[in-house]
Amino acid sequence: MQIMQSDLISAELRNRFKHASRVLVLTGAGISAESGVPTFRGGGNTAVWKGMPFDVISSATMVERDLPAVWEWFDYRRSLLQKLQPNPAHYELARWADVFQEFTLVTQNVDGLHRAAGSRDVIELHGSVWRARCVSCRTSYEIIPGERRPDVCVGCGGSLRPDVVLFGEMLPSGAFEIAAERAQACQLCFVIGTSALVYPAAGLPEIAKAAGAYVCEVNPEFTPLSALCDEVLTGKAGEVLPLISQ
Ligand code: BJW
Ligand code: ZN
Repeated sequence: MQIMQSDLISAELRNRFKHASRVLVLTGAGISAESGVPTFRGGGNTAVWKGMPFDVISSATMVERDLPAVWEWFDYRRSLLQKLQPNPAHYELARWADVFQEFTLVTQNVDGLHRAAGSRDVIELHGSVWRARCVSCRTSYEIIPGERRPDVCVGCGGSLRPDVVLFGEMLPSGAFEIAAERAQACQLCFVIGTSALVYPAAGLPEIAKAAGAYVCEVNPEFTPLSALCDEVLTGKAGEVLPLISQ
Protein backbone atom coordinates (compact mmCIF):
# COMPACT_ATOMS: atom_id res chain seq x y z
CA MET A 1 0.00 0.00 0.00
CA GLN A 2 1.35 3.38 -0.97
CA ILE A 3 0.62 6.34 1.28
CA MET A 4 1.08 9.63 -0.52
CA GLN A 5 2.51 12.38 1.63
CA SER A 6 3.49 15.84 0.57
CA ASP A 7 7.02 15.18 1.93
CA LEU A 8 7.44 12.95 -1.12
CA ILE A 9 8.32 16.21 -2.89
CA SER A 10 11.84 17.43 -2.11
CA ALA A 11 12.56 20.95 -0.90
CA GLU A 12 14.74 21.30 -4.01
CA LEU A 13 11.82 20.57 -6.34
CA ARG A 14 9.46 22.85 -4.41
CA ASN A 15 12.00 25.66 -4.65
CA ARG A 16 12.57 25.14 -8.36
CA PHE A 17 8.82 24.94 -8.98
CA LYS A 18 8.36 28.24 -7.13
CA HIS A 19 11.05 30.10 -9.07
CA ALA A 20 10.96 28.58 -12.57
CA SER A 21 9.62 30.70 -15.39
CA ARG A 22 10.02 28.20 -18.26
CA VAL A 23 8.53 24.75 -17.64
CA LEU A 24 7.94 21.86 -20.01
CA VAL A 25 5.82 18.80 -19.32
CA LEU A 26 5.82 15.61 -21.41
CA THR A 27 2.92 13.26 -20.76
CA GLY A 28 2.11 9.73 -21.86
CA ALA A 29 -0.68 7.19 -21.52
CA GLY A 30 -0.12 6.79 -17.76
CA ILE A 31 -1.56 10.22 -17.02
CA SER A 32 -4.91 9.04 -18.38
CA ALA A 33 -4.81 5.65 -16.63
CA GLU A 34 -6.69 6.99 -13.61
CA SER A 35 -9.41 8.22 -15.98
CA GLY A 36 -9.85 4.63 -17.18
CA VAL A 37 -7.89 4.82 -20.45
CA PRO A 38 -5.83 1.64 -21.01
CA THR A 39 -2.08 2.18 -21.35
CA PHE A 40 -0.15 0.65 -24.24
CA ARG A 41 2.52 -1.28 -22.37
CA GLY A 42 2.61 -3.09 -19.05
CA GLY A 43 0.30 -2.73 -16.08
CA GLY A 44 -1.95 -5.63 -17.12
CA ASN A 45 -4.60 -3.38 -18.67
CA THR A 46 -2.97 -2.95 -22.07
CA ALA A 47 -4.62 -2.15 -25.37
CA VAL A 48 -5.62 -5.20 -27.41
CA TRP A 49 -8.34 -5.21 -30.08
CA LYS A 50 -9.95 -8.49 -31.20
CA GLY A 51 -6.83 -10.39 -30.18
CA MET A 52 -4.54 -8.04 -32.10
CA PRO A 53 -1.89 -6.12 -30.14
CA PHE A 54 -2.14 -2.34 -30.60
CA ASP A 55 1.06 -2.16 -32.65
CA VAL A 56 -0.56 -4.42 -35.27
CA ILE A 57 -3.97 -2.73 -35.49
CA SER A 58 -2.47 0.77 -35.02
CA SER A 59 0.01 0.32 -37.85
CA ALA A 60 0.56 1.98 -41.20
CA THR A 61 0.39 -1.49 -42.80
CA MET A 62 -3.11 -2.02 -41.40
CA VAL A 63 -4.23 1.41 -42.67
CA GLU A 64 -3.19 0.30 -46.17
CA ARG A 65 -4.58 -3.24 -45.87
CA ASP A 66 -7.81 -2.78 -43.97
CA LEU A 67 -8.82 0.82 -43.26
CA PRO A 68 -12.39 -0.16 -42.15
CA ALA A 69 -10.90 -2.41 -39.42
CA VAL A 70 -8.68 0.46 -38.26
CA TRP A 71 -11.72 2.76 -38.12
CA GLU A 72 -13.65 0.12 -36.18
CA TRP A 73 -10.84 0.14 -33.57
CA PHE A 74 -10.71 3.93 -33.36
CA ASP A 75 -14.53 4.27 -33.33
CA TYR A 76 -14.56 1.84 -30.41
CA ARG A 77 -11.90 3.84 -28.55
CA ARG A 78 -13.76 7.12 -29.11
CA SER A 79 -16.97 5.54 -27.83
CA LEU A 80 -15.13 4.58 -24.62
CA LEU A 81 -13.40 7.95 -24.30
CA GLN A 82 -16.67 9.79 -24.65
CA LYS A 83 -17.72 8.40 -21.28
CA LEU A 84 -14.42 9.20 -19.51
CA GLN A 85 -13.40 12.36 -17.68
CA PRO A 86 -10.05 14.05 -17.05
CA ASN A 87 -8.55 13.22 -13.64
CA PRO A 88 -6.80 15.46 -11.05
CA ALA A 89 -3.49 15.20 -12.96
CA HIS A 90 -5.00 16.67 -16.15
CA TYR A 91 -6.67 19.46 -14.14
CA GLU A 92 -3.48 20.24 -12.22
CA LEU A 93 -1.52 20.66 -15.48
CA ALA A 94 -4.26 22.90 -16.88
CA ARG A 95 -3.74 25.09 -13.81
CA TRP A 96 0.04 25.21 -14.29
CA ALA A 97 -0.45 27.18 -17.52
CA ASP A 98 -1.32 30.18 -15.33
CA VAL A 99 1.53 29.59 -12.86
CA PHE A 100 4.53 29.95 -15.17
CA GLN A 101 5.57 32.64 -17.61
CA GLU A 102 6.15 30.03 -20.33
CA PHE A 103 4.47 26.66 -19.91
CA THR A 104 4.62 24.00 -22.61
CA LEU A 105 2.49 20.89 -22.44
CA VAL A 106 3.59 18.18 -24.85
CA THR A 107 1.61 14.97 -24.97
CA GLN A 108 1.96 11.66 -26.73
CA ASN A 109 -1.68 10.97 -25.94
CA VAL A 110 -4.36 10.97 -28.60
CA ASP A 111 -7.30 10.95 -26.16
CA GLY A 112 -8.00 14.71 -25.96
CA LEU A 113 -8.23 14.65 -22.13
CA HIS A 114 -5.76 17.53 -21.62
CA ARG A 115 -7.98 19.78 -23.73
CA ALA A 116 -11.07 18.47 -21.95
CA ALA A 117 -9.44 19.55 -18.66
CA GLY A 118 -8.95 23.06 -20.01
CA SER A 119 -5.36 22.97 -21.28
CA ARG A 120 -4.81 25.13 -24.35
CA ASP A 121 -2.00 25.02 -26.94
CA VAL A 122 -1.28 21.38 -26.20
CA ILE A 123 1.39 19.97 -28.52
CA GLU A 124 -0.13 16.63 -29.54
CA LEU A 125 2.90 14.81 -30.94
CA HIS A 126 0.99 11.67 -31.96
CA GLY A 127 -2.20 13.32 -33.22
CA SER A 128 -5.74 12.85 -31.92
CA VAL A 129 -8.50 10.25 -32.14
CA TRP A 130 -10.83 13.25 -32.42
CA ARG A 131 -9.56 14.09 -35.92
CA ALA A 132 -9.60 12.34 -39.30
CA ARG A 133 -7.19 13.15 -42.11
CA CYS A 134 -7.36 12.70 -45.88
CA VAL A 135 -4.93 10.03 -47.11
CA SER A 136 -4.41 12.03 -50.33
CA CYS A 137 -4.28 15.75 -49.50
CA ARG A 138 -3.84 15.48 -45.67
CA THR A 139 -6.76 17.87 -44.95
CA SER A 140 -7.77 17.34 -41.35
CA TYR A 141 -11.37 17.03 -40.10
CA GLU A 142 -12.61 17.34 -36.54
CA ILE A 143 -14.73 14.47 -35.20
CA ILE A 144 -17.49 15.79 -32.97
CA PRO A 145 -18.48 13.51 -30.07
CA GLY A 146 -21.90 11.98 -30.69
CA GLU A 147 -21.96 13.00 -34.39
CA ARG A 148 -21.34 10.80 -37.43
CA ARG A 149 -17.68 11.02 -38.37
CA PRO A 150 -16.76 12.17 -41.89
CA ASP A 151 -15.34 9.36 -44.08
CA VAL A 152 -14.58 11.10 -47.38
CA CYS A 153 -12.57 14.27 -48.03
CA VAL A 154 -14.87 17.01 -49.35
CA GLY A 155 -11.91 18.66 -51.11
CA CYS A 156 -10.54 15.77 -53.16
CA GLY A 157 -12.80 12.76 -52.49
CA GLY A 158 -9.94 10.84 -50.86
CA SER A 159 -10.49 8.36 -48.02
CA LEU A 160 -10.09 9.59 -44.47
CA ARG A 161 -8.01 7.83 -41.83
CA PRO A 162 -7.52 8.52 -38.12
CA ASP A 163 -5.24 11.55 -37.69
CA VAL A 164 -2.80 9.74 -35.43
CA VAL A 165 0.89 8.96 -35.84
CA LEU A 166 1.59 5.26 -36.25
CA PHE A 167 5.01 3.62 -35.96
CA GLY A 168 7.39 4.66 -38.71
CA GLU A 169 5.17 7.60 -39.65
CA MET A 170 6.27 11.20 -39.44
CA LEU A 171 5.07 13.40 -36.60
CA PRO A 172 2.84 16.39 -37.52
CA SER A 173 4.89 18.99 -39.30
CA GLY A 174 6.70 21.33 -36.90
CA ALA A 175 5.28 19.80 -33.70
CA PHE A 176 8.46 18.09 -32.52
CA GLU A 177 10.64 21.01 -33.60
CA ILE A 178 8.66 23.46 -31.41
CA ALA A 179 8.67 20.98 -28.50
CA ALA A 180 12.43 20.46 -28.85
CA GLU A 181 13.03 24.23 -28.87
CA ARG A 182 11.00 24.60 -25.65
CA ALA A 183 12.82 21.61 -24.09
CA GLN A 184 16.13 23.25 -24.89
CA ALA A 185 15.03 26.46 -23.16
CA CYS A 186 13.13 25.13 -20.13
CA GLN A 187 14.44 25.26 -16.55
CA LEU A 188 12.19 22.55 -15.18
CA CYS A 189 10.96 19.48 -17.07
CA PHE A 190 8.40 16.91 -15.92
CA VAL A 191 8.06 13.48 -17.56
CA ILE A 192 4.73 12.02 -16.54
CA GLY A 193 3.19 8.61 -17.21
CA THR A 194 5.29 7.50 -20.14
CA SER A 195 7.33 4.33 -20.58
CA ALA A 196 9.79 6.58 -22.47
CA LEU A 197 10.35 3.95 -25.13
CA VAL A 198 8.97 5.78 -28.13
CA TYR A 199 11.12 8.32 -29.94
CA PRO A 200 11.41 11.15 -30.77
CA ALA A 201 9.06 12.03 -27.84
CA ALA A 202 11.32 10.33 -25.26
CA GLY A 203 14.18 12.49 -26.52
CA LEU A 204 12.61 15.70 -25.13
CA PRO A 205 13.65 15.17 -21.46
CA GLU A 206 17.11 14.22 -22.75
CA ILE A 207 17.29 17.54 -24.60
CA ALA A 208 16.10 19.41 -21.50
CA LYS A 209 18.62 17.67 -19.24
CA ALA A 210 21.51 18.26 -21.65
CA ALA A 211 20.59 21.96 -21.70
CA GLY A 212 20.73 22.19 -17.89
CA ALA A 213 17.08 21.74 -16.83
CA TYR A 214 16.05 19.95 -13.63
CA VAL A 215 14.18 16.85 -14.79
CA CYS A 216 11.53 15.15 -12.67
CA GLU A 217 9.71 11.92 -13.51
CA VAL A 218 6.27 10.94 -12.18
CA ASN A 219 5.50 7.26 -12.69
CA PRO A 220 4.68 4.24 -10.48
CA GLU A 221 7.43 2.35 -12.33
CA PHE A 222 11.01 3.08 -13.35
CA THR A 223 11.69 3.76 -17.01
CA PRO A 224 14.79 4.01 -19.20
CA LEU A 225 14.75 7.76 -18.43
CA SER A 226 14.71 7.36 -14.62
CA ALA A 227 18.49 7.30 -14.32
CA LEU A 228 18.79 10.59 -16.18
CA CYS A 229 16.24 12.34 -13.97
CA ASP A 230 17.19 14.57 -11.04
CA GLU A 231 14.17 13.39 -9.12
CA VAL A 232 11.81 10.43 -9.52
CA LEU A 233 8.40 10.67 -7.86
CA THR A 234 7.21 7.08 -7.64
CA GLY A 235 3.45 7.13 -7.71
CA LYS A 236 0.32 7.83 -9.69
CA ALA A 237 0.09 11.12 -11.53
CA GLY A 238 -3.35 11.98 -10.14
CA GLU A 239 -2.05 11.59 -6.59
CA VAL A 240 1.46 13.04 -6.97
CA LEU A 241 0.92 16.11 -9.18
CA PRO A 242 -1.45 17.98 -6.85
CA LEU A 243 1.20 17.66 -4.10
CA ILE A 244 3.89 19.51 -6.04
CA SER A 245 2.38 22.98 -5.84
CA GLN A 246 1.21 22.61 -2.21
C1 BJW B 1 1.34 5.79 -14.82
C2 BJW B 1 0.14 5.54 -14.21
C3 BJW B 1 -0.36 6.56 -13.41
C4 BJW B 1 0.57 3.83 -15.36
N1 BJW B 1 0.32 7.68 -13.29
N2 BJW B 1 2.02 6.91 -14.69
C5 BJW B 1 15.24 6.22 -32.08
C6 BJW B 1 15.64 4.99 -31.61
C7 BJW B 1 14.89 3.82 -31.91
C8 BJW B 1 13.73 3.89 -32.67
C9 BJW B 1 13.32 5.11 -33.11
C10 BJW B 1 14.07 6.26 -32.83
N3 BJW B 1 13.44 7.32 -33.38
C11 BJW B 1 12.30 6.87 -33.98
C12 BJW B 1 12.23 5.53 -33.86
C13 BJW B 1 11.14 4.64 -34.39
C14 BJW B 1 9.88 4.64 -33.56
C15 BJW B 1 10.20 4.23 -32.14
O1 BJW B 1 10.34 5.04 -31.23
N4 BJW B 1 10.30 2.95 -31.89
C16 BJW B 1 10.63 2.44 -30.54
C17 BJW B 1 9.42 1.72 -29.95
C18 BJW B 1 11.84 1.55 -30.66
N5 BJW B 1 9.25 5.93 -33.63
C19 BJW B 1 8.42 6.27 -34.61
O2 BJW B 1 8.15 5.50 -35.52
C20 BJW B 1 7.83 7.66 -34.59
N6 BJW B 1 8.03 8.30 -35.85
C21 BJW B 1 9.19 8.82 -36.24
O3 BJW B 1 10.17 8.74 -35.53
O4 BJW B 1 9.15 9.43 -37.47
C22 BJW B 1 10.35 9.79 -38.09
C23 BJW B 1 10.77 8.64 -38.91
C24 BJW B 1 9.92 8.13 -39.86
C25 BJW B 1 10.28 7.05 -40.60
C26 BJW B 1 11.54 6.48 -40.39
C27 BJW B 1 12.40 7.01 -39.43
C28 BJW B 1 12.01 8.08 -38.67
C29 BJW B 1 6.32 7.60 -34.43
C30 BJW B 1 5.89 7.07 -33.13
C31 BJW B 1 4.36 6.98 -33.09
C32 BJW B 1 3.84 6.27 -31.86
N7 BJW B 1 2.47 5.94 -32.05
C33 BJW B 1 1.72 5.34 -30.94
C34 BJW B 1 0.34 4.88 -31.43
C35 BJW B 1 -0.64 6.04 -31.64
C36 BJW B 1 -1.89 5.56 -32.27
C37 BJW B 1 -2.82 4.85 -31.30
O5 BJW B 1 -3.14 5.40 -30.26
O6 BJW B 1 -3.27 3.76 -31.63
O7 BJW B 1 1.62 6.28 -29.87
S1 BJW B 1 2.57 3.97 -30.22
C38 BJW B 1 2.07 4.30 -28.58
O8 BJW B 1 3.26 4.53 -27.79
C39 BJW B 1 1.31 5.62 -28.63
C40 BJW B 1 1.90 6.35 -27.47
O9 BJW B 1 1.74 7.74 -27.62
C41 BJW B 1 3.34 5.91 -27.48
C42 BJW B 1 4.04 6.09 -26.17
O10 BJW B 1 3.47 5.30 -25.16
P1 BJW B 1 3.38 5.88 -23.70
O11 BJW B 1 2.55 7.09 -23.68
O12 BJW B 1 4.72 5.98 -23.13
O13 BJW B 1 2.51 4.75 -22.95
P2 BJW B 1 2.98 3.33 -22.39
O14 BJW B 1 1.76 2.50 -22.30
O15 BJW B 1 4.14 2.80 -23.11
O16 BJW B 1 3.48 3.67 -20.90
C43 BJW B 1 2.58 4.04 -19.88
C44 BJW B 1 3.39 4.47 -18.67
O17 BJW B 1 2.50 5.00 -17.71
C45 BJW B 1 4.14 3.30 -17.97
O18 BJW B 1 5.46 3.71 -17.73
C46 BJW B 1 3.38 3.13 -16.64
O19 BJW B 1 4.22 2.74 -15.58
C47 BJW B 1 2.86 4.53 -16.43
N8 BJW B 1 1.66 4.62 -15.61
N9 BJW B 1 -0.28 4.24 -14.61
C48 BJW B 1 1.54 7.80 -13.95
N10 BJW B 1 -1.55 6.37 -12.78
ZN1 ZN C 1 -8.35 15.26 -49.58
